[in-house]
Amino acid sequence: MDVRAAVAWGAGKSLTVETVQLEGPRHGEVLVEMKATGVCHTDYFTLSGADPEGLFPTILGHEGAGVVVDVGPGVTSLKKGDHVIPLYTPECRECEYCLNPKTNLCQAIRSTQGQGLMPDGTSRFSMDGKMLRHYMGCSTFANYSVLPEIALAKIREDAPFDKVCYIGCGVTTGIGAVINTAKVEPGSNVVVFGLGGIGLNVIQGARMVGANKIIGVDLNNDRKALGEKFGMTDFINPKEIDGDVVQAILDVTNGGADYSFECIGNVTTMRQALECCHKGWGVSVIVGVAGAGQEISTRPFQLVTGRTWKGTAFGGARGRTDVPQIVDWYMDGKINIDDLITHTMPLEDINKSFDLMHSGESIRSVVIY
Ligand code: NAD
Ligand code: AHE
Ligand code: ZN
Repeated sequence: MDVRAAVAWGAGKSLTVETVQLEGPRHGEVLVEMKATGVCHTDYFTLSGADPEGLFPTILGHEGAGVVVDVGPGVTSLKKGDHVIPLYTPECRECEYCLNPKTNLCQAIRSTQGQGLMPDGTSRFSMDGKMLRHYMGCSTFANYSVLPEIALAKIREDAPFDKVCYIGCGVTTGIGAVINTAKVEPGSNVVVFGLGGIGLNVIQGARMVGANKIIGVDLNNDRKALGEKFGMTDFINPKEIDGDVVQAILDVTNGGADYSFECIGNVTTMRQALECCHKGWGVSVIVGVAGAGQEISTRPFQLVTGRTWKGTAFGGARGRTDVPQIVDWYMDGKINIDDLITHTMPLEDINKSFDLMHSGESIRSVVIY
């Protein structure tokens, strides 16, 4: 069938909206009509050429919500009409990783997904006979996409697509990093580096679990008011303080953070996030994704003296199980998504979402089909 998609032709090039061809679902696959998609910094990261796994031409996007319109043979858990959220971290419930409670990193289809292909090693997308690659197993920048059954969370039908699409990445990553990965306890002092679409959800998660101080660090002063609305108690703009941001955090927390989260993707702030943690027990979680060739460093003494460095993908969430629950939290008014979706646009204007991200004007842009 012909579908409308924003195609990424190469690193650093603007997306162009095209009519492309999409094959129907094969065994274990599902055809989804996308109703909305958020634009995450990771989409820009891959478009920029910084992603070692970035392959072109491709259809980006991994923060969608839509409706099942067809299922391939062997699909048992979904049917036509079901409302779904695509999962870039699938949940097969059978692989060694899914059976290990220590991780959410289902590996059932990871190798083909990383090559921009469906699990059988082929693509469903093409344009004028030339293959287009899938992206993160989702390709939500198309009004229809084919996904593996294990990469779709079934959600309630009264949830608005243009809001809950954000649960497909940003909301779950931020809140999940607090709850699943760090397991922040009530009364903890928390520091969040980067108050964008992910960091503000970390703040929201920290408030939900009853953190004490929630300190936000960002170069953009416009993030202060929104951070406070979501539970931030202190704001530091590193450009506007005398001296080092690490020392400033040690002072505010009386010795260091219990937990810190790096939500930028910058290896310098990753080091600061580790080193602002409390001696003896502080835990720093890397959420941000750094570009090809980047490496983190610190003095090993930082770890010898009791700090822990860890990372998280999709907030440690098991999507088919956890995403429907997060949708319920939104519908029950327990989490705020609406105030983080600052811009909406049709697919034709999708390049504007990257401009808004870079000018610091948007938190999340959502494309509505
Ligand atoms: P964003 O662009 O919305 O937010 C980034 C924020 O960082 C902005 O507020 C910006 O002002 C701030 N910032 C930039 N440089 C800074 C610096 N040197 N010091 C302080 N603040 C600085 O991005 P996002 O969508 O929130 O994504 C954040 C990061 O998380 C990206 O690297 C993205 O790829 C990554 N990410 C990871 C996962 C995961 O599963 N691990 C999921 C989603 C996104
Ligand atoms: N492909 C890149 C890294 C990209 C990356 O780390 N992606 C995160 C999700 S970011 C969502 O916005 C992730 O889930 N990683 C785990 C995984 O298996 O991809 C690279 O460096 O090669
Ligand atoms: Zn994302």
